Amino acid sequence: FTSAKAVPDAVLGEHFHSKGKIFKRSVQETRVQDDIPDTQRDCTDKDNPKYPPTVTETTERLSDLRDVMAEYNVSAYIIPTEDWHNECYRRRQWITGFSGSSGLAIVTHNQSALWTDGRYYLQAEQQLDCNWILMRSSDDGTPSAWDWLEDVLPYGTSNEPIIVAFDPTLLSISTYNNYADAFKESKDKSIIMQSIQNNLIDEVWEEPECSNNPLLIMEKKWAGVDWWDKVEDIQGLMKAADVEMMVLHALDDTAWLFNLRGSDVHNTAVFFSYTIIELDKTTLYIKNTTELVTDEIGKHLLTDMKFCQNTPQIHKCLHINEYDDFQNELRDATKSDIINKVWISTSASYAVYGNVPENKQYSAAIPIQEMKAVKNDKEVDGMINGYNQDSVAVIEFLHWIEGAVTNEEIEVTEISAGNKVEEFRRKQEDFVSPSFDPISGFGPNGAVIHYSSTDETNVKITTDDMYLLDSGGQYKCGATTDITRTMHFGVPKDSHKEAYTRVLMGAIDLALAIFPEGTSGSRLDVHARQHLWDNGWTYLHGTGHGIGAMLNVHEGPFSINSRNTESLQPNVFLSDEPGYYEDNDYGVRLETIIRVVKADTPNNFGGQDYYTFRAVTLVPFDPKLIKYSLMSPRQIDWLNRYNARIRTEIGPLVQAENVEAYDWLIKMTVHVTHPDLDDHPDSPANKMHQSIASYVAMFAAFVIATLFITI
Ligand SMILES: *[C@@H]1O[C@H](CO)[C@@H](O)[C@H](O)[C@H]1NC(C)=O
Ligand SMILES: *[C@@H]1O[C@H](CO)[C@@H](O)[C@H](O)[C@H]1NC(C)=O
Ligand SMILES: *[C@@H]1O[C@H](CO)[C@@H](O)[C@H](O)[C@H]1NC(C)=O
Ligand SMILES: [Mn+2]
Repeated sequence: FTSAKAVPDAVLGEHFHSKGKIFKRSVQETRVQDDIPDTQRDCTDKDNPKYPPTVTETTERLSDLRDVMAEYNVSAYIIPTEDWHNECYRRRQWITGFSGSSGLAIVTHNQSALWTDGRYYLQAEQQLDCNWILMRSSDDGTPSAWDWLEDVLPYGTSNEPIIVAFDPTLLSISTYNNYADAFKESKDKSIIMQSIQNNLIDEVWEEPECSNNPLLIMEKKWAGVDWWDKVEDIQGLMKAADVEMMVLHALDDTAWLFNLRGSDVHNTAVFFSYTIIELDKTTLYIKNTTELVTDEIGKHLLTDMKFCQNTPQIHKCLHINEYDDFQNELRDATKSDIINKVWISTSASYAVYGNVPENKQYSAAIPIQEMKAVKNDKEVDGMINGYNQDSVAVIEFLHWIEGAVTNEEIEVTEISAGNKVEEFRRKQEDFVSPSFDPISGFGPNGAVIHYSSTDETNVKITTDDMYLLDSGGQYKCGATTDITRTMHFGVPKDSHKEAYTRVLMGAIDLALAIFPEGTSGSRLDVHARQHLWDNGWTYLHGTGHGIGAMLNVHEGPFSINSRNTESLQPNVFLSDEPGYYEDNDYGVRLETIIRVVKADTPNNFGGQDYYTFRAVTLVPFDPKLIKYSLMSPRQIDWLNRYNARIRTEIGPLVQAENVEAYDWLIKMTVHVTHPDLDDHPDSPANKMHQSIASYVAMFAAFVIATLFITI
């Protein structure tokens, strides 16, 4: 998991919209109890709330917004997490103070509520002031936003309905339908949804500038396929579906299609864009075309128009237009009689749908989502190349921090450690930028799943507690990396080791899973949780997410959680990241990226292929935190094979750069034997086998001797 970045719907949906029945929860009940540590808001005394310095006071902002809402006759205003086209605005963060990547704010005339999932409960308690009700959307009984609105809003009439307003560019059509359908069902309350072009937050705050940065070409040796061949494949799918037009709303769909990358979204290699694919041409909408389309980019995009008259090469016919003209051009183009069906993603905005006549809308997943998740051979090479570079950097960092913290020569803090791991990554040839802001949490901060250390929360890292680092990079060979390791630089408590080992056992069991084709992530999730469940523990986040080839750190449609039903395919890359979090104490998360590969099974029932995983992150786990006696021989065997791969595949790369880090790598990857394994000299089982063997030998000798005597 990653902090402070936009996340695609696939991931947001994880725990987000509780379908639970409405739960009459009073404001009081959602507040935290008396024994609140001073790092969280204390709302027990309404008139005298107590806040840690991490809280943003929002009374004035809310009052300004409510004034504007009154001008528009609006009873409630929806402020969702911005989608990527609006990434730099962060309006929801401004109005609530809550900076997590998943969150939905709703302001009514006298209440304000924020929904977020289990990954963010602690962070929300640390950042929200007492104006805000925290809706814990991973918990049973938490109302959905529409159920809550229905409950708290007064009755309207058919002449003067109660208005729930939203910005049409910020709400996806599927989310809009959830609200609209719910309000339709309770007709007697007369609540309606109304889109308002002007964003109401924009009327009360200082709008930030959204930049647009130069484009980067993803070379064919890493992309594997020319963009026009991808267009041709998609046009083939469009013809098969009897569709004349497809709209790309997601920024990573356009970036992948054109083998281009950007940096308009913080730490994500995408650029502001839309694409319209038709059967005889494709139009790319980007900001500031004259500035962005340099000679080199023009050459890459074949801006030479001659293809547009050439029927056999029509898939190479590309127009480049201004981003700001997209909505109008879409509206005009879809009026045409030759356009009967327009393929649009259900995560596209209400505004995009508004520009396509209803009878022409073909609402379905965009096939690019799957095409880019299943990496081709060149993309696999690029991922492996990037992960090797990343593993070298993280190993150098882990060696460095262990020395720095134990020798106490320099002070290491959560923030300085996060900067240091980026410094090591920058030394790698293909590194471009971090892929998200590091989650660098020491002790209790490690229990905040999407923690982002700030000046107020930053602490020194010492030998006294657990340290968790979740970080990643963008590599121009076509890799987005994401890795978490948890460490202890002193003497861990038994509870730390118990948690670490159970998390590791789950991570290993998932990596070891063998499953037939047609199996989805929802059926594998339990592998990672079983050893935590055995102990009455769990974690409130998914187990694994897809990851891009220098694109998004969270990418659909494949993931490993209790809900995902997409059948896994070879060369899908996923994270394997179980965790355990003891609130206000410590957190453990171990995240390794794994690739789906064909398994070598003795049989293939039904003529099916069987699949398994192969790790692409190659960074040691902390032997000091492992209780080998809890682990099975099969898990230890995996760990030994993993450690051997670190030595042979990453060892030489580290040795070439940093001999001391190499020695550390060797120390961390020593072959281990299970306490109960036969080849363990002290193993009781081994001793018993030895004694049985000697009895057998003695008995045989006796029998043979007796035989000889009798004969
Ligand atoms: C709000 O309602 C009042 C009267 O109910 C009306 O005069 C006014 O035009 C409305 N404002 C907007 C922005 O719809
Ligand atoms: C909000 O206002 C409504 C009237 O519109 C009232 O019934 C309700 O009790 C108020 N809620 C709170 C929490 O003040
Ligand atoms: C295009 O970029 C240039 C230079 O960055 C800037 O001065 C200009 O205002 C931009 N034009 C538009 C339409 O954004
Ligand atoms: Mn992750």
